[in-house]
Amino acid sequence: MKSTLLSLALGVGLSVAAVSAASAGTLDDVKAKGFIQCGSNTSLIGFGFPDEQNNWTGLDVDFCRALAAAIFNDPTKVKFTPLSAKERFTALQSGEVDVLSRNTTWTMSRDTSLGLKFAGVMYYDGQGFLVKKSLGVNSALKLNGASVCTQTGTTTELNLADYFKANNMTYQVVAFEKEEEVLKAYQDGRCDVYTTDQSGIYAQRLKLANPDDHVVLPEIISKEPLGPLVRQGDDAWFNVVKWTYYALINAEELGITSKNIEEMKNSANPEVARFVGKEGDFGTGIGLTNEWAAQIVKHVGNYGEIFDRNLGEGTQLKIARGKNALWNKGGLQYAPPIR
Ligand SMILES: N[C@@H](CCC(=O)N[C@@H](CS)C(=O)NCC(=O)O)C(=O)O
Repeated sequence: MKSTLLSLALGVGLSVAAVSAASAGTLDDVKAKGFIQCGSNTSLIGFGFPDEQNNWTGLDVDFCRALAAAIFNDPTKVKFTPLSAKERFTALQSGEVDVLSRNTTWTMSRDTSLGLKFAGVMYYDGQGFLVKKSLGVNSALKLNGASVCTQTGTTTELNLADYFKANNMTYQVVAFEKEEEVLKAYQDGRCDVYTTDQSGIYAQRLKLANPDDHVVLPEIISKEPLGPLVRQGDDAWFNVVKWTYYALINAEELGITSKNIEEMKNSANPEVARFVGKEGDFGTGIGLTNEWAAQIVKHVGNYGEIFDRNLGEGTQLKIARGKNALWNKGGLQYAPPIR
Protein backbone atom coordinates (compact mmCIF):
# COMPACT_ATOMS: atom_id res chain seq x y z
CA MET A 1 0.00 0.00 0.00
CA LYS A 2 2.75 2.39 1.01
CA SER A 3 4.72 1.86 -2.18
CA THR A 4 1.58 2.17 -4.31
CA LEU A 5 0.85 5.49 -2.68
CA LEU A 6 4.42 6.61 -3.23
CA SER A 7 4.39 5.69 -6.88
CA LEU A 8 1.02 7.42 -7.26
CA ALA A 9 2.51 10.50 -5.61
CA LEU A 10 5.37 10.42 -8.06
CA GLY A 11 2.98 9.83 -10.90
CA VAL A 12 5.46 7.43 -12.38
CA GLY A 13 4.10 3.97 -11.73
CA LEU A 14 7.61 2.91 -10.74
CA SER A 15 9.53 2.60 -7.53
CA VAL A 16 12.02 5.29 -6.60
CA ALA A 17 14.74 2.64 -6.62
CA ALA A 18 14.59 2.75 -10.43
CA VAL A 19 16.92 5.77 -10.39
CA SER A 20 20.03 4.89 -12.37
CA ALA A 21 23.37 6.60 -12.69
CA ALA A 22 23.18 9.80 -14.71
CA SER A 23 26.05 10.36 -17.11
CA ALA A 24 27.73 13.73 -16.82
CA GLY A 25 28.80 15.61 -19.93
CA THR A 26 25.56 15.55 -21.94
CA LEU A 27 26.43 18.80 -23.74
CA ASP A 28 29.72 17.30 -24.95
CA ASP A 29 27.97 14.06 -25.90
CA VAL A 30 25.32 15.96 -27.84
CA LYS A 31 27.93 18.04 -29.67
CA ALA A 32 29.91 14.90 -30.52
CA LYS A 33 26.95 12.95 -31.90
CA GLY A 34 25.60 16.02 -33.72
CA PHE A 35 21.99 15.96 -32.50
CA ILE A 36 19.76 16.05 -29.43
CA GLN A 37 17.68 13.01 -28.49
CA CYS A 38 14.46 14.53 -27.23
CA GLY A 39 11.88 12.55 -25.25
CA SER A 40 8.47 13.62 -26.55
CA ASN A 41 4.81 12.74 -26.36
CA THR A 42 3.45 9.94 -28.54
CA SER A 43 0.67 12.06 -30.03
CA LEU A 44 -0.60 15.20 -28.30
CA ILE A 45 -1.80 17.87 -30.72
CA GLY A 46 -0.14 21.23 -30.06
CA PHE A 47 2.50 19.79 -27.72
CA GLY A 48 4.18 16.79 -29.32
CA PHE A 49 2.57 15.40 -32.42
CA PRO A 50 3.96 13.44 -35.41
CA ASP A 51 2.01 13.53 -38.70
CA GLU A 52 1.92 10.60 -41.14
CA GLN A 53 5.27 11.63 -42.61
CA ASN A 54 6.74 11.75 -39.08
CA ASN A 55 7.02 15.55 -39.12
CA TRP A 56 6.82 16.63 -35.50
CA THR A 57 5.03 19.76 -34.30
CA GLY A 58 4.15 21.22 -30.92
CA LEU A 59 5.26 23.50 -28.12
CA ASP A 60 7.37 20.79 -26.47
CA VAL A 61 8.83 19.78 -29.84
CA ASP A 62 9.75 23.39 -30.61
CA PHE A 63 11.54 23.60 -27.28
CA CYS A 64 13.88 20.82 -28.43
CA ARG A 65 14.30 22.59 -31.78
CA ALA A 66 15.24 25.75 -29.86
CA LEU A 67 17.90 23.76 -28.02
CA ALA A 68 19.24 22.46 -31.34
CA ALA A 69 19.28 26.01 -32.70
CA ALA A 70 21.21 27.23 -29.65
CA ILE A 71 23.81 24.46 -29.90
CA PHE A 72 24.08 23.78 -33.64
CA ASN A 73 22.53 26.86 -35.28
CA ASP A 74 20.29 24.23 -36.90
CA PRO A 75 16.83 23.40 -35.51
CA THR A 76 16.69 20.10 -37.39
CA LYS A 77 19.49 18.51 -35.35
CA VAL A 78 17.06 16.73 -33.07
CA LYS A 79 15.55 13.24 -32.99
CA PHE A 80 12.35 12.50 -31.15
CA THR A 81 11.61 9.49 -28.97
CA PRO A 82 7.85 9.11 -28.37
CA LEU A 83 7.29 8.11 -24.76
CA SER A 84 4.18 7.14 -22.81
CA ALA A 85 3.62 8.73 -19.41
CA LYS A 86 4.89 5.59 -17.72
CA GLU A 87 8.04 5.19 -19.84
CA ARG A 88 9.27 8.78 -19.79
CA PHE A 89 11.29 9.04 -16.56
CA THR A 90 13.15 5.76 -17.04
CA ALA A 91 14.09 6.87 -20.56
CA LEU A 92 15.65 10.05 -19.17
CA GLN A 93 17.30 8.34 -16.18
CA SER A 94 18.89 5.66 -18.36
CA GLY A 95 20.29 8.17 -20.87
CA GLU A 96 18.08 6.98 -23.72
CA VAL A 97 17.08 10.64 -24.16
CA ASP A 98 19.09 13.80 -23.40
CA VAL A 99 16.10 15.86 -22.34
CA LEU A 100 12.44 15.13 -21.66
CA SER A 101 10.11 17.71 -23.18
CA ARG A 102 6.69 16.13 -22.90
CA ASN A 103 3.88 17.91 -20.99
CA THR A 104 5.43 16.76 -17.73
CA THR A 105 4.32 18.30 -14.45
CA TRP A 106 7.02 19.69 -12.18
CA THR A 107 6.44 18.11 -8.77
CA MET A 108 8.72 17.87 -5.75
CA SER A 109 9.25 14.11 -5.95
CA ARG A 110 10.06 14.15 -9.66
CA ASP A 111 12.44 17.09 -9.13
CA THR A 112 14.28 15.42 -6.24
CA SER A 113 14.06 11.69 -5.51
CA LEU A 114 13.84 10.58 -9.16
CA GLY A 115 17.30 12.04 -9.80
CA LEU A 116 15.85 14.51 -12.29
CA LYS A 117 15.67 18.30 -12.46
CA PHE A 118 13.16 20.65 -14.10
CA ALA A 119 14.56 23.54 -16.12
CA GLY A 120 11.49 25.78 -16.44
CA VAL A 121 7.76 25.94 -17.11
CA MET A 122 6.84 26.02 -20.78
CA TYR A 123 3.11 25.84 -20.00
CA TYR A 124 1.22 26.60 -16.78
CA ASP A 125 -1.67 24.17 -16.68
CA GLY A 126 -4.19 22.54 -14.34
CA GLN A 127 -6.26 19.36 -14.39
CA GLY A 128 -9.81 19.41 -15.74
CA PHE A 129 -12.72 17.14 -16.65
CA LEU A 130 -14.46 16.35 -19.93
CA VAL A 131 -17.96 14.81 -19.97
CA LYS A 132 -20.55 13.99 -22.60
CA LYS A 133 -23.18 16.74 -22.85
CA SER A 134 -25.82 14.01 -22.64
CA LEU A 135 -24.73 13.33 -19.05
CA GLY A 136 -26.31 16.66 -18.16
CA VAL A 137 -23.63 17.62 -15.62
CA ASN A 138 -22.33 21.21 -15.38
CA SER A 139 -19.97 20.92 -12.40
CA ALA A 140 -17.36 18.43 -11.24
CA LEU A 141 -19.01 18.58 -7.83
CA LYS A 142 -21.91 16.64 -9.35
CA LEU A 143 -19.75 13.67 -10.31
CA ASN A 144 -20.39 11.58 -7.18
CA GLY A 145 -20.35 7.88 -8.14
CA ALA A 146 -18.99 8.54 -11.66
CA SER A 147 -16.56 6.31 -13.53
CA VAL A 148 -13.47 8.21 -14.64
CA CYS A 149 -11.05 7.35 -17.47
CA THR A 150 -7.43 8.29 -16.97
CA GLN A 151 -3.86 7.37 -17.86
CA THR A 152 -1.44 5.58 -15.55
CA GLY A 153 1.94 7.06 -14.65
CA THR A 154 0.55 10.60 -14.43
CA THR A 155 -0.13 13.19 -11.75
CA THR A 156 -3.75 12.92 -12.91
CA GLU A 157 -4.43 9.80 -10.85
CA LEU A 158 -3.49 11.31 -7.49
CA ASN A 159 -5.25 14.63 -8.15
CA LEU A 160 -8.37 12.69 -8.98
CA ALA A 161 -8.19 10.72 -5.74
CA ASP A 162 -7.53 13.92 -3.74
CA TYR A 163 -10.39 15.84 -5.33
CA PHE A 164 -13.03 13.17 -4.78
CA LYS A 165 -11.83 12.56 -1.24
CA ALA A 166 -11.78 16.25 -0.36
CA ASN A 167 -15.33 16.63 -1.67
CA ASN A 168 -16.60 13.47 -0.02
CA MET A 169 -17.48 11.81 -3.31
CA THR A 170 -16.82 8.30 -4.62
CA TYR A 171 -15.71 7.29 -8.12
CA GLN A 172 -14.49 4.32 -10.08
CA VAL A 173 -11.23 4.69 -11.93
CA VAL A 174 -10.79 3.18 -15.40
CA ALA A 175 -7.05 3.54 -16.11
CA PHE A 176 -4.81 2.56 -19.06
CA GLU A 177 -1.16 3.00 -19.87
CA LYS A 178 -1.68 4.12 -23.48
CA GLU A 179 -3.44 7.36 -24.21
CA GLU A 180 -5.34 5.98 -27.20
CA GLU A 181 -6.85 3.31 -24.92
CA VAL A 182 -8.02 5.97 -22.46
CA LEU A 183 -9.69 8.01 -25.17
CA LYS A 184 -11.25 4.95 -26.80
CA ALA A 185 -12.68 3.80 -23.48
CA TYR A 186 -14.21 7.24 -22.97
CA GLN A 187 -15.53 7.35 -26.53
CA ASP A 188 -17.00 3.85 -26.17
CA GLY A 189 -18.86 4.86 -23.00
CA ARG A 190 -16.80 2.73 -20.61
CA CYS A 191 -16.57 5.76 -18.32
CA ASP A 192 -18.58 8.93 -17.72
CA VAL A 193 -15.66 11.30 -17.42
CA TYR A 194 -12.26 11.84 -19.06
CA THR A 195 -9.72 13.66 -16.93
CA THR A 196 -6.25 15.03 -17.63
CA ASP A 197 -4.43 18.39 -17.91
CA GLN A 198 -6.70 20.99 -19.50
CA SER A 199 -4.27 21.39 -22.37
CA GLY A 200 -4.56 17.65 -22.96
CA ILE A 201 -8.33 17.86 -22.84
CA TYR A 202 -8.34 20.56 -25.54
CA ALA A 203 -6.04 18.43 -27.67
CA GLN A 204 -7.68 15.03 -27.15
CA ARG A 205 -11.19 16.34 -27.62
CA LEU A 206 -10.30 17.07 -31.25
CA LYS A 207 -9.73 13.34 -31.77
CA LEU A 208 -13.25 12.39 -30.67
CA ALA A 209 -15.81 11.53 -33.35
CA ASN A 210 -18.05 14.51 -32.45
CA PRO A 211 -16.09 16.99 -30.31
CA ASP A 212 -19.18 19.17 -29.86
CA ASP A 213 -21.00 16.38 -28.02
CA HIS A 214 -18.59 16.88 -25.12
CA VAL A 215 -18.17 19.68 -22.62
CA VAL A 216 -15.26 20.74 -20.40
CA LEU A 217 -16.40 21.30 -16.81
CA PRO A 218 -15.40 24.63 -15.20
CA GLU A 219 -13.34 23.25 -12.27
CA ILE A 220 -9.53 23.18 -12.41
CA ILE A 221 -8.47 20.85 -9.61
CA SER A 222 -4.66 21.11 -9.54
CA LYS A 223 -1.51 23.00 -10.50
CA GLU A 224 0.28 21.41 -13.46
CA PRO A 225 3.41 23.39 -14.32
CA LEU A 226 4.63 21.58 -17.45
CA GLY A 227 8.24 21.86 -18.52
CA PRO A 228 11.43 20.24 -19.77
CA LEU A 229 13.69 18.25 -17.45
CA VAL A 230 17.13 16.68 -17.40
CA ARG A 231 19.17 14.37 -15.16
CA GLN A 232 20.63 15.71 -11.93
CA GLY A 233 24.41 16.02 -11.66
CA ASP A 234 25.07 17.65 -15.03
CA ASP A 235 25.07 21.39 -14.46
CA ALA A 236 26.51 22.33 -17.85
CA TRP A 237 23.64 20.62 -19.69
CA PHE A 238 21.09 21.92 -17.19
CA ASN A 239 22.35 25.49 -17.82
CA VAL A 240 21.91 25.15 -21.57
CA VAL A 241 18.37 23.79 -21.22
CA LYS A 242 17.37 26.35 -18.58
CA TRP A 243 18.79 29.35 -20.46
CA THR A 244 17.24 28.24 -23.73
CA TYR A 245 13.89 28.50 -21.98
CA TYR A 246 14.83 31.92 -20.53
CA ALA A 247 16.01 33.12 -23.94
CA LEU A 248 12.59 32.34 -25.43
CA ILE A 249 10.87 34.39 -22.72
CA ASN A 250 13.39 37.26 -22.77
CA ALA A 251 13.15 37.50 -26.56
CA GLU A 252 9.40 38.02 -26.36
CA GLU A 253 9.81 40.59 -23.60
CA LEU A 254 12.41 42.51 -25.63
CA GLY A 255 10.30 42.36 -28.79
CA ILE A 256 12.85 40.21 -30.64
CA THR A 257 11.15 37.96 -33.18
CA SER A 258 12.11 35.60 -36.00
CA LYS A 259 11.07 38.41 -38.40
CA ASN A 260 13.17 41.25 -36.93
CA ILE A 261 16.17 39.35 -35.54
CA GLU A 262 18.57 40.59 -38.27
CA GLU A 263 17.69 44.26 -37.57
CA MET A 264 17.87 43.63 -33.84
CA LYS A 265 21.50 42.60 -34.25
CA ASN A 266 22.22 46.32 -34.84
CA SER A 267 20.08 47.59 -31.97
CA ALA A 268 21.50 50.29 -29.68
CA ASN A 269 19.52 48.89 -26.73
CA PRO A 270 22.15 47.31 -24.42
CA GLU A 271 19.79 44.51 -23.33
CA VAL A 272 19.16 43.56 -26.94
CA ALA A 273 22.88 43.84 -27.71
CA ARG A 274 23.65 41.35 -24.93
CA PHE A 275 20.88 39.05 -26.14
CA VAL A 276 22.11 38.92 -29.73
CA GLY A 277 25.74 38.48 -28.65
CA LYS A 278 27.06 41.90 -29.69
CA GLU A 279 28.03 42.69 -26.12
CA GLY A 280 29.48 40.41 -23.46
CA ASP A 281 30.37 36.73 -23.43
CA PHE A 282 27.16 35.13 -22.32
CA GLY A 283 27.01 32.22 -24.78
CA THR A 284 30.58 31.07 -24.20
CA GLY A 285 29.74 31.04 -20.48
CA ILE A 286 27.40 28.11 -21.13
CA GLY A 287 29.63 26.29 -23.62
CA LEU A 288 28.01 27.75 -26.75
CA THR A 289 28.78 30.68 -29.08
CA ASN A 290 27.69 34.23 -28.24
CA GLU A 291 25.07 34.02 -31.01
CA TRP A 292 23.27 31.19 -29.20
CA ALA A 293 20.15 33.22 -28.30
CA ALA A 294 19.93 34.96 -31.68
CA GLN A 295 20.09 31.52 -33.32
CA ILE A 296 17.14 30.33 -31.25
CA VAL A 297 14.95 33.27 -32.27
CA LYS A 298 16.06 33.17 -35.90
CA HIS A 299 15.11 29.53 -36.36
CA VAL A 300 12.30 28.90 -33.88
CA GLY A 301 11.00 32.35 -32.81
CA ASN A 302 10.36 33.67 -29.31
CA TYR A 303 8.05 32.11 -26.71
CA GLY A 304 5.00 34.02 -27.96
CA GLU A 305 5.63 32.95 -31.56
CA ILE A 306 5.96 29.32 -30.48
CA PHE A 307 2.78 29.55 -28.41
CA ASP A 308 0.78 31.18 -31.23
CA ARG A 309 2.03 28.73 -33.86
CA ASN A 310 1.13 25.62 -31.85
CA LEU A 311 -1.69 26.55 -29.49
CA GLY A 312 -2.98 30.04 -30.27
CA GLU A 313 -6.06 31.52 -31.92
CA GLY A 314 -4.86 30.61 -35.41
CA THR A 315 -4.67 26.90 -34.56
CA GLN A 316 -7.40 24.32 -34.05
CA LEU A 317 -6.75 24.43 -30.28
CA LYS A 318 -7.40 28.20 -29.90
CA ILE A 319 -5.90 28.38 -26.41
CA ALA A 320 -5.67 31.87 -24.86
CA ARG A 321 -2.34 32.95 -23.33
CA GLY A 322 -3.95 33.20 -19.86
CA LYS A 323 -1.38 32.30 -17.19
CA ASN A 324 1.16 31.78 -19.98
CA ALA A 325 1.24 35.48 -20.83
CA LEU A 326 4.42 37.33 -19.87
CA TRP A 327 4.67 38.58 -16.27
CA ASN A 328 4.29 42.20 -17.45
CA LYS A 329 1.11 41.29 -19.36
CA GLY A 330 -0.72 39.67 -16.45
CA GLY A 331 0.75 36.18 -16.77
CA LEU A 332 3.38 34.05 -15.04
CA GLN A 333 6.06 33.76 -17.72
CA TYR A 334 9.15 35.45 -16.32
CA ALA A 335 12.86 35.05 -17.00
CA PRO A 336 15.95 36.38 -15.21
CA PRO A 337 17.94 38.85 -17.34
CA ILE A 338 20.91 38.03 -19.55
CA ARG A 339 23.70 40.09 -18.01
N1 LIG B 1 1.10 16.47 -16.77
C1 LIG B 1 0.74 15.18 -16.27
C2 LIG B 1 0.04 14.31 -17.32
C3 LIG B 1 0.89 14.12 -18.54
C4 LIG B 1 0.35 13.05 -19.51
O1 LIG B 1 1.03 12.06 -19.79
N2 LIG B 1 -0.84 13.26 -20.04
C5 LIG B 1 -1.43 12.31 -20.94
C6 LIG B 1 -2.87 12.68 -21.19
S1 LIG B 1 -3.07 14.19 -22.09
C7 LIG B 1 -0.63 12.25 -22.23
O2 LIG B 1 0.05 13.18 -22.60
N3 LIG B 1 -0.72 11.13 -22.92
C8 LIG B 1 -0.13 10.94 -24.21
C9 LIG B 1 0.83 9.79 -24.26
O3 LIG B 1 0.85 8.92 -23.38
O4 LIG B 1 1.63 9.77 -25.21
C10 LIG B 1 1.98 14.46 -15.77
O5 LIG B 1 3.09 14.97 -15.97
O6 LIG B 1 1.85 13.39 -15.16
